[in-house]
This record gives sequence, C-alpha cells and structure tokens, in this order.
Amino acid sequence: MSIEILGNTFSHNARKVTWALEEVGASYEHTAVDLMSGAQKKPDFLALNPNGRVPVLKDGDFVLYESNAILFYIADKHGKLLPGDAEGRAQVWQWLAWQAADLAATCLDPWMMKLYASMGQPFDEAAHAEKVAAAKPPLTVLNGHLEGRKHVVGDALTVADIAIAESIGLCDFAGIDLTPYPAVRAWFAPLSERAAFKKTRPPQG
Ligand SMILES: N[C@@H](CCC(=O)N[C@@H](CS)C(=O)NCC(=O)O)C(=O)O
Repeated sequence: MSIEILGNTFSHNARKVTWALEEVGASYEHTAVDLMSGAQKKPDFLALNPNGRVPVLKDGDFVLYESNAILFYIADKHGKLLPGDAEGRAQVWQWLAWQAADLAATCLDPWMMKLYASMGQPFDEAAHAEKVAAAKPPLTVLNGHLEGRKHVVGDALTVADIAIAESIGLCDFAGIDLTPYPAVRAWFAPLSERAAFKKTRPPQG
C-alpha cells in the first residue's frame, strides 16, 4: 500500500514531505485538503490530526502529523536523506528542531501578512517591519553555519536541508531581503533547481 499525504501545494510544511518523497523515489498519493474552506477543521480530518493542520501522512494504518516528524519517518523508512552515523543523524534532529522552534515563524509571519494584504486585508507596515526584523537572528545563525558548506549536515542532501529550505523559500514573498546572507542564498539556489523541488510547487499562472 502506498503512502498518502494529506496536504496542499500552497503549504510549505506539506511541501516539505512531498519534496522528500520525490527525492527518495517513493510512490505516494497526494490528497489536497482545501484549507481555505476549513476542511482541516472538519471531524474526519481532526480524527487524523487534532491540531487541524496539514500535512498528515497515512501509511497503511499508521498516521503521523508534524512535518518534521514525517520527514524523519520518510527518510528512515527509505534509508535515504539521513547520514549513516549517529552523530550525523543527531545533527539532522538538531536542525529540524531549530527550524521548527527558531526559524519557521520568523519567515511565516511576515509571509502571512503579505498574503492577507494580497487578498485585500489591511497591511500594517510597522508590524510587518517588526516581523521582518525578528528573522535576523536565525538567518544570521544559518548564514554562519552554511559558510563553506553545500549542505546543512554532512556532504549530501538530508531532510534538514529540505525543512529549512521550505522556510527560506518564503522569504522573497514575505519581504525578507536575503542579500545580507550570501551563504544562505548560495546554499538555497541549487536546492531550488532540483526536479523534486520544482515538481512539488503549486502550478504557475
Ligand atoms: N507544526 C506543524 C505546522 C503545520 C501548519 O501550520 N500547517 C498549516 C499550513 S503550512 C495549516 O495547515 N494551516 C491551516 C490552519 O492552521 O488552519 C507542522 O510542521 O506540520
């Protein structure tokens, strides 16, 4: 039985897991959850994830939510996108936890403000500038770490790259200027050219 992902191509958290599934060559089904209509708050979805958020993975009877836990499961199950040694796997965990705790909201919050503004809601420039400023500390940490590196951990793509790159991919629309972070830009550019990355974005136009 193949894996099912309940997601949405507009959700960067859901794209993390479809990107990883494409990278490992897994067969999977993607079920789009209509976030705008609130399908994620309906009882059938809440039975899978009581938080009412995508993504959710179903693998037979096994159900898992939290995108970074799903990333780890996909990588572990397929024996790919993780280093072979305990230290390397622990470092991947470190960066997955950091992405969720320190980076995610700082990229997402100004992105959401821009999204709501694009839908006609009022835009508070001062509040947006405050959110953008909050991204500086984690981006400085990431930039320092990536200096002289092609990957977040070790010398090959891992789920840590995928999780962090999905946050970094929000920066442009969010109005976060990445010019002061050249190592982040140099690391992100080839990732965004990968076939699996491109395949898992929303259709253009
Ligand atoms: N910590 C969760 C966050 C998931 C999340 O925030 N998903 C968003 C889309 S990116 C969502 O489903 N939003 C709809 C809602 O909250 O109603 C994860 O990493 O999976």
